[in-house]
Amino acid sequence: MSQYSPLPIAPLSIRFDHVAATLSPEGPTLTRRMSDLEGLFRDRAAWQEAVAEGDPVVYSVVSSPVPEIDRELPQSITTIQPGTTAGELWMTKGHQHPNHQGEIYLGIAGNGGLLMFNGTESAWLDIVPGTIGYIPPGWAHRSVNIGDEPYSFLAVYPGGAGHDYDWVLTNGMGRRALAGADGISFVDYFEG
Ligand code: S6P
Ligand code: ZN
Repeated sequence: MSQYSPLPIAPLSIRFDHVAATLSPEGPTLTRRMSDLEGLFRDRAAWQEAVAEGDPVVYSVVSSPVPEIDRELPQSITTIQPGTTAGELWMTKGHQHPNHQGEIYLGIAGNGGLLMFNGTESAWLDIVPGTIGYIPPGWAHRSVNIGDEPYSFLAVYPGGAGHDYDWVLTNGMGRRALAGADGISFVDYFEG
């Protein structure tokens, strides 16, 4: 007899449409508007203005039906819209996995990047379609759209990993990604 209790989900195939950036069958979908990103942009006044002027959708996350529970391997597709707020490129909130489990991302569409921070060092990976970005244990991670089109990537992560968003509010991400004349430029997270 197995030492494990029966899995709560049966084997299944999931259709991954890399053009539409969808998973089918689909699990929960999350939509993050500008108002959901409080305390994350460097320029709070510009953030407030963007909230007041339409509160745009910054990114969405569609998931497969695999549940976020220990030993499962859920997947999700995140799509970040192109845009900037006071020059800061649109991004995900960013989080740390409380128990420091790793994760992988696969670029699907657009041009983006993966900003990581372990509390001391920060790292940046360019992510384009076909790039696998590896997030080692203990590295908080945030995704950034650095292009003019929506940026989408697939994430595969341990179901028990969890999401600690307060860690980023407290510790920052080491750097911020700004739109520069020749592309992206970085500034220290707590600068200004
Ligand atoms: C989960 C994985 C992604 C993010 C998603 C949104 O571990 O890293 O699915 O949840 O990209 O980012 P955030 O920071 O708002 O959860
Ligand atoms: Zn994660």
